[in-house]
Amino acid sequence: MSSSGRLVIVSNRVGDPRKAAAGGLAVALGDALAKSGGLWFGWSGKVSEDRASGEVHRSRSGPVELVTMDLSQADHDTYYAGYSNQALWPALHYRLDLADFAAGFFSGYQRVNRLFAHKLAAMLRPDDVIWVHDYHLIPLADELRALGCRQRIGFFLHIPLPPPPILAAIPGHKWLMRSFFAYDLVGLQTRSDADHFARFVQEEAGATALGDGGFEALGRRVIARPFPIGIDVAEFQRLAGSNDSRQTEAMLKKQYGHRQLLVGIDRLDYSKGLPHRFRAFRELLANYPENLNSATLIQIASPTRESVSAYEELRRELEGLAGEINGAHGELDWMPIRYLHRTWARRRLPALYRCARVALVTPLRDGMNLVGKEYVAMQDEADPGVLVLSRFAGAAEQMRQALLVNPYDIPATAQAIQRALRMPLAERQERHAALLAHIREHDVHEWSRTFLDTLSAVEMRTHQAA
Ligand code: GDG
Repeated sequence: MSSSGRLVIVSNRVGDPRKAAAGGLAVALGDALAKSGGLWFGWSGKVSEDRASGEVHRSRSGPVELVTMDLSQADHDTYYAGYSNQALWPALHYRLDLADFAAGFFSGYQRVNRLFAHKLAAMLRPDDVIWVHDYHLIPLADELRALGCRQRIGFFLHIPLPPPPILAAIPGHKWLMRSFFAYDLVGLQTRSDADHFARFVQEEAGATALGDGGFEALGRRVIARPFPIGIDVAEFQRLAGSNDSRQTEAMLKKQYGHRQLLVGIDRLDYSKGLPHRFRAFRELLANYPENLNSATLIQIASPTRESVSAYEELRRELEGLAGEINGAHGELDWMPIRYLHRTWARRRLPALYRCARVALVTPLRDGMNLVGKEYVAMQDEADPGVLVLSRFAGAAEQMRQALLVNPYDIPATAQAIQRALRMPLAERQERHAALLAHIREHDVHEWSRTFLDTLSAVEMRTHQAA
């Protein structure tokens, strides 16, 4: 980071960068924070009725200060489970049919953002650089500005930004989009997300385009550009060398050595297209019988947002499909689908990636999707597997050498899986080498460095006081 200021990260959940389970994003943000002796602020993940006292919890992770707050049950239900995950999450993933715009959700969202802003403002120093993450916290900068904060504030949206007609279907969309203008820099995952932003602010907020992603409206200026997120390739490769990973790899090879393994690793979320994936796999078995008694799909579907009913319905649908496919095609010594509704230890994921001939990353819509990148990072360069990737994942803008599919088109997806399973070595190597070079060059460290350098280079805002 070129600026000398302390870095302050704000996100719904705070990760402890020292913990192995933290994942690449927490590690990368932790690295950036460590350089400036920074602070990470967010929800503790706990629901407590004592929150009325507004108590914050402070701890340290090396040079990084972690500050968290509990939420009351009502705030959790409206801000987190409600507006964030039942209104914004589905709407921004193009699923207006699943969105619930209850008024109580909206007021809870505003209330918690205001509360976070009040708590955070009291801890800020004048030269801090603040980086806010994701859809839970879109109005945070506006709330901070209202308290007189003049620091540089950046925002990164990890999920997609849909085209204007979909955004305009969100009640209060004008307020939401206005909130973006309280930031100095808005980062989006892809070029098309950035195009949607540009079109929306010009069509709905009457913004003027200033060039290079700059927009002016309401007397405020913001820069909005794509910053596609990557993974920590080196960290993942280190993980693969761990004892746990090696043991898991040996077990998988013993168990499945004579079969063709396919892998899917996702949160159990409707955006990930899991029922469509299972149907495509069923079609593969039906249309290409040489895969019977051989092709085995290991699908890890880690539990998420279980208090939201759409997730419960999805779980039932998936269990039904897995049972039906296994019942129709399984043998005494072979089951086509191994469906695990559990969270796997991160240190054991590399083994799964390494043993799989094909990875199925087929979301119906995804901001980026890191699983495809992790899969590529873990392949043996001499004998790499093949990535089947949805064209609706943000990653498809970069990973052109994957087999790109439309996950809604089940027969074509089955055909692509068949092609992946039969792909000659030379073609696999060629595709993999290009993908690996890309994810190495554009890793998560490059992503955070580029974002923070751009934020530091933004002209200081003297015009945007409350
Ligand atoms: C959002 C956006 C964007 C999955 N199951 C287990 C597990 N995972 C890990 C994977 C991967 C991560 O979780 C999932 O990353 P994704 O990118 O697929 O997606 P989201 O969680 O939806 O994240 C997304 C991302 O933000 C970053 O900007 O790419 O588009 O939706 O790292 O490996 N990890 C462990 N056990 C599991 O069972 N340990």
